[in-house]
Amino acid sequence: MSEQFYDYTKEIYAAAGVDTEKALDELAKLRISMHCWQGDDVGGYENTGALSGGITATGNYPGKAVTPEQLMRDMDKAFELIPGKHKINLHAIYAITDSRPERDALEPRHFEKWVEFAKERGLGLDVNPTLFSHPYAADGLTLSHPDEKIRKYWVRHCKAMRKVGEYFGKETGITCLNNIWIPDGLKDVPGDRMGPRIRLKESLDEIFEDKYDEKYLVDSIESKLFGIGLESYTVGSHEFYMNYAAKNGKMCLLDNGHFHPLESVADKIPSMLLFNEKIALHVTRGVRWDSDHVVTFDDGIRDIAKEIVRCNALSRVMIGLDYFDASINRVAAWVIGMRNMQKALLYALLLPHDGMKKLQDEGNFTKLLALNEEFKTYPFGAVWDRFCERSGTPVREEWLAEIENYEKIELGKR
Ligand code: RNT
Ligand code: ZN
Repeated sequence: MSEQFYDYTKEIYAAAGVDTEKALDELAKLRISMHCWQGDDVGGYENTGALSGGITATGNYPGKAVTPEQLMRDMDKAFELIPGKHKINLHAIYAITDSRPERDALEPRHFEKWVEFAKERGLGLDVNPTLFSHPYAADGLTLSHPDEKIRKYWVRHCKAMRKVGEYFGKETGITCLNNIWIPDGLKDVPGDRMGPRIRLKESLDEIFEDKYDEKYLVDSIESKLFGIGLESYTVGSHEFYMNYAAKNGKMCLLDNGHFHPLESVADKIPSMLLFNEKIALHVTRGVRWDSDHVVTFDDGIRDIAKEIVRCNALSRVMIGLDYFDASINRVAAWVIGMRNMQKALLYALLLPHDGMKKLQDEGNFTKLLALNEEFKTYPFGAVWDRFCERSGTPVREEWLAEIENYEKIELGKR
């Protein structure tokens, strides 16, 4: 049945000038970075207490992974239900150690277990220094802190994590992305907007003094508009990082939750690609604010995917997910978001972009709008099902039964 459904769909797309086989091949090559922190509400293994830095995970769903072994088991379950081979995005607080070193003393060996895990499964690894949930980040300032002792501590931490990233790249054979995000900001009207930015610039210069082969490690810097309790001023704003990245050959990371809700992150992609070899993304879903809801198959994500594909930039955009919902089954949250990101990319790969560009250039806006709308109800689902089948993963909502079973045999027992 599904064979016939796909064959018929293939013909429908072919008649519109779209090659479904080519789209399937392209999609199979793409690695998305799955964020480890959805598995335990950004907890990590330091046990320093509450999540800080103006971000928050709400909900109390049972079965949270509290040990590395549990988190790894949960990831295995998720990857079973997600087509393709991907990457895991780790934060420094997920180091697996007995000695619990300070963050500025972390070394590659503290991440050995993750490397082993990734290598056994053919996965890549990305890395993030963790500049929150720590006594030195308690006042909301890290790399821009006026106290040199604190600022230097965080500089050392970022340097240490870049070394870990290089190790990830070397061991897995897949380039590691090191992304720096800091919470730095102020709750109320600042007395000085320049000073903290001067210090942040200085810190980044120091961090990036260490040179690594880009085959193993690349760096991105992530901007933000505001955080909870840090509403009035964000040191690492978009303008700050966009300029820093351009001048220093670093990548900008755009998190689509980090802009005004009416601002289109999709629209930024072509401009960024025009002036940068590569960019990185944190794909999330903000509901009214940067709430980090699970990524759904909505207009926002489809528009982002469309721009990547239209710009022929699948190899120039490093895509990672970034959300944390503690109110639903956390493994399902991974599966839903990852599959939706892939769906969005497939949807974009199945649009007749050349034809649409031509219509725009010819000024045929009636046909452009009409086609855009008609393609929304093309039998896209049949191609997606075929992709799942070919990858040996459950088709449509079949994956949910696996999750329900996993809840019985594993999550429910925690
Ligand atoms: C916070 C940023 C940042 C974090 C992760 C945990 O607003 O989006 O990327 O979500 O590093
Ligand atoms: Zn982010």
